Amino acid sequence: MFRGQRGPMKHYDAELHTRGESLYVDDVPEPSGMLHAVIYSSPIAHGRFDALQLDRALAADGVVDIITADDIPGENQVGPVVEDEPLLSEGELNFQGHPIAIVVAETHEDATHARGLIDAAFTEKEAVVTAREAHDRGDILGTPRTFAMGDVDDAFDDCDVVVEGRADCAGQEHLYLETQRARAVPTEGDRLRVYSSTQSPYAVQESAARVIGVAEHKVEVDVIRLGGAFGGKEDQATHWACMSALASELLDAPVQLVLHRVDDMKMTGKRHPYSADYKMGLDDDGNIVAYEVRHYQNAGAKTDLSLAVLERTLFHSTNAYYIPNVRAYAASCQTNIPPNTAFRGFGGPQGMFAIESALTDAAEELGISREEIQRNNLLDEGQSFPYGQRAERCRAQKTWDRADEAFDLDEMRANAEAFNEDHDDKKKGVAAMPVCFGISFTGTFLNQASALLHVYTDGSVSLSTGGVEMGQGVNSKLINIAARALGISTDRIKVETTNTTRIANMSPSAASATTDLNGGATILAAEELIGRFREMVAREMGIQDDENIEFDDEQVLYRGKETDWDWERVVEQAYLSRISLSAQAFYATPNIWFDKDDEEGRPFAYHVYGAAFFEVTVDTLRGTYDIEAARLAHDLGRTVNKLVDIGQIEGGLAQGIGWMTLEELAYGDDGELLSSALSTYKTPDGYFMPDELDVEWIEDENPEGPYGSKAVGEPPLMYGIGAYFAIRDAMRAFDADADFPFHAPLTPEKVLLQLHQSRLDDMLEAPVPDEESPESEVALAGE
Ligand code: LUZ
Ligand code: MOS
Repeated sequence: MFRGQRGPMKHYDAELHTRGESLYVDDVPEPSGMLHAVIYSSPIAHGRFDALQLDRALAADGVVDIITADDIPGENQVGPVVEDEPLLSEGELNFQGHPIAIVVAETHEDATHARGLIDAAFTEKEAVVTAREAHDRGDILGTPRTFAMGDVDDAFDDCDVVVEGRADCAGQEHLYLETQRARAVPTEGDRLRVYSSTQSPYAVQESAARVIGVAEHKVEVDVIRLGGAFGGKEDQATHWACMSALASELLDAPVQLVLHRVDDMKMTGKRHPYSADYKMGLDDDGNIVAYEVRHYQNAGAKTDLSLAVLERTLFHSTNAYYIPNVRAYAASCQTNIPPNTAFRGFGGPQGMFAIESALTDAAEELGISREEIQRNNLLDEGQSFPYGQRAERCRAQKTWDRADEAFDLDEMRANAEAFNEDHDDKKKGVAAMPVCFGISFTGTFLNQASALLHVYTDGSVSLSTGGVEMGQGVNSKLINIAARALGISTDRIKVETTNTTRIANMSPSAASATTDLNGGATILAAEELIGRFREMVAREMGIQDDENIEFDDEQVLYRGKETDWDWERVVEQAYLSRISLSAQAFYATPNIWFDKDDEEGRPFAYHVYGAAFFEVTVDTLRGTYDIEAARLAHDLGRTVNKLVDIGQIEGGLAQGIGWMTLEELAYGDDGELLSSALSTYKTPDGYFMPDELDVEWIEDENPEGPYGSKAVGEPPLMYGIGAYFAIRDAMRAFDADADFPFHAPLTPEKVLLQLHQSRLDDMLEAPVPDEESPESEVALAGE
């Protein structure tokens, strides 16, 4: 049965956003007496502080208190997985920006001014900032993991071609528009309400209760919406919420903490930089026979979510390819930069960058195109991933072939070649990027959600779930799902704030799974209500076969025909008959498991597939480039809101391209983040994005998702990797032999230096002209 939807598919926040009426944490009117907090943090990357001098700051205008680790009534611990993360440092400092004290004042300006008056004695130790250096020293978090399949060592012996090399990809700043922030308000007794910009309200509740030393039920966390998150608030919103809660509890006053952009960039973790060593073996026909990779993850100073991110790198180390012999090793390396954390893709993109680098190397060695190797080795139905799961309803080849039919990769290649014949100052490049991304939290227990539905007697509906709206449109999709499940108009449905009192123990909104999990729970809650209504209507109508009653388009149908019952009458009658108009339901993704001892299982409910083709032009004199086209075929399932899904695809693509091309995080040798503002950190804008962005859909039913839909949040980010290889392809057209390292991001500066490296080297090696010699003056003057 198809239940129609009345009302348009749209992003239901669009009108509020456009009018500037959407509420974020600090838009809610201030409670009286609200105080403001600012964080004093470590100026050194590694060492200790002693003799903290607070007197001058405490005496400054407007200052109410300065809170340090000694003041914490509960436990000084916020590590989400491993307990290695004090909320405030007790002396040891592991990164620049490591929080030491909370300055609380009447205004944000007063607090910021007072922070500048704090001093301490610092003892510095050597800082380690790269993963490989940390790995060599044995500074490893958790235990390195290895996924293996087949027999790589034997397989390499039989290969016709074996390539070995190194691939490095950098981190990425989340750059959510709304910086980290929270507001805590005491209610009564030792109870608190915390408004937090978090993807994980329950993590905030849990940690705040622990830090303050109260039971979890004393802390209520409420989230209206986030101005972006991208993983940066999956776990790392907790700290700031705990700090405002702590200050609020100690001072018995509302306290708000809003990070300044520079503080946010310096104090919070980012996407993990990775360095990888790869070895790939192929036969003469371009079949990948064996792949070995060692991933070194730069975890930063604390464990945070790094071990889960590391695991996802392994899950995606072979991307959308079937390779019979694989050994993938990954180690999480502890360094002195802020703890790196979840970021859209969650380690997957780094795993894919390494294999895409390896197969590019192999293509050059074999003298065939990258896309030939890619297409040759795409996963097929039933083939196994290196972690035991088999590809089911595999669409790796289908999405590629759909993209090829629509956009003709050979023709793109031929056009580029023709152009390159005629041009030296500009070169065109082409690259394809297939993507296969697993959907489900890899921590199986996290794949659970609940929903609470209330129907009021006027027929309007209130829906609460654990889904956090962060701009991604989950509320819109939940409205579409609830409308369909109840057979009513979307206009009747309101999605409530995400609140720990209405929904307990919720998982973070993450892993692309928010709609699947919370939508799954919403359907179950709606079915519970509909079941009650169906029984009631059957009784009222005096019929036995209530299975023939349906709710569709605001009407009650019996044997497919309209009755004189509509939604409002049903609701009214249910109320009068004392039938509950509320339902709560719980959803847990079925049929997923993973055994970490064997490194095998079925961790994902399903995979999302797709393929993107890129066309770029590189200015070989300047190193600048233009990404002209991204043409892709994406595996969407039966979407419940296509506009929202398109938004996710375009946004993910932009973020992926940015990571691979422009966005460059610069750290000093002392661990200082040098790119700590938007003047020094460049992200893509509308002009930078491809002029031509074409999307083809594969809309096959997905039995594992709500109403046949598929998760969409993270997979499109990885298409962006194709932009890197398209630029590199253009560079190859300019210079077939130069050594171009696999080192992302491929900024225009790097393109320029790499294209002209040999000339630069020649110039640097040339004898220095004799200053006295008139000839050299002439030469210089003639430049
Ligand atoms: N978060 C998490 C994630 O805790 N586990 C995951 O598997 C995951 N995957 C993607 C993004 N966030
Ligand atoms: Mo995420 S990286 O799905 O918070």
